[in-house]
Amino acid sequence: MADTFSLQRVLETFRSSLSEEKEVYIKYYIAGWQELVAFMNSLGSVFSFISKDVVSKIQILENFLSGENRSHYVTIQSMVRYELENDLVDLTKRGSHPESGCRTLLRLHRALRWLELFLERLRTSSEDSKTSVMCSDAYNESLAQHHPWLIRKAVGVAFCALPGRDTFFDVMNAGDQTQVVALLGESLPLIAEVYQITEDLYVKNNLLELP
Ligand code: 1PX
Repeated sequence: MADTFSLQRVLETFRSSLSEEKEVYIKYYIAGWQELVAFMNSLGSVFSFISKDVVSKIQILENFLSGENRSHYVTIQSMVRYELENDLVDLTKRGSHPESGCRTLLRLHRALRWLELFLERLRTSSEDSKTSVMCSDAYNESLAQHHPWLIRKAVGVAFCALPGRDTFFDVMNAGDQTQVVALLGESLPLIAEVYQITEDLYVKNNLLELP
């Protein structure tokens, strides 16, 4: 991973995460998140409580990827199959498997929906649109429904520290605003596809409310 964020690289990692059979490679999925964490870190320390949480979730998944059962953690599909068949998931309340791959990835999956909604707002925004409003609208429509009051308040404070739209476009490192908008138009269907494939898998296995 390079030091500077680039939207292009995020796009490439999410593109690499889809197999020909439309399975999702966990390795690239978390690489995409690592890029996003680097971006968030560049925005300042107000966001560190958010990036710490993402980093710890990436770490849990990386441990599975390099652990003795790694052959079962190649795709999200194989992970779900393996963990369910072997009773490795706490399904209704937290118990002996508080950090299963399935529940950990679910948290990132919900956040991916936030990302999709936010980037779509950014793509279609006008010059006077506020990033804080776009971010919090996207948040209220997605992740906020899964967060307790205290976290929602802390997130609200962090949103106020977001840089403006122009800076946002700059740090994406993908050329001028027209080019960024074009790249967003290219990235969003990919992110949406990865999201939808995961969502369908979780619905089919009744995993959307894992504690
Ligand atoms: C191209 C520009 C895009 C900007 C990239 C920014 C990436 C943002 C990544 C946010 C990922 C948040 C993951 C949250 C996972 C989560 O829901 N965790 C909670 C539940 O976990 P648990 O293990 O307890 O069940 C946990 O409680 C969360 C704590 C921290 C708060 C997370 C707030 C997420 C707000 C999302 C908006 C981020 C705004 C960044 C601005 C660029």
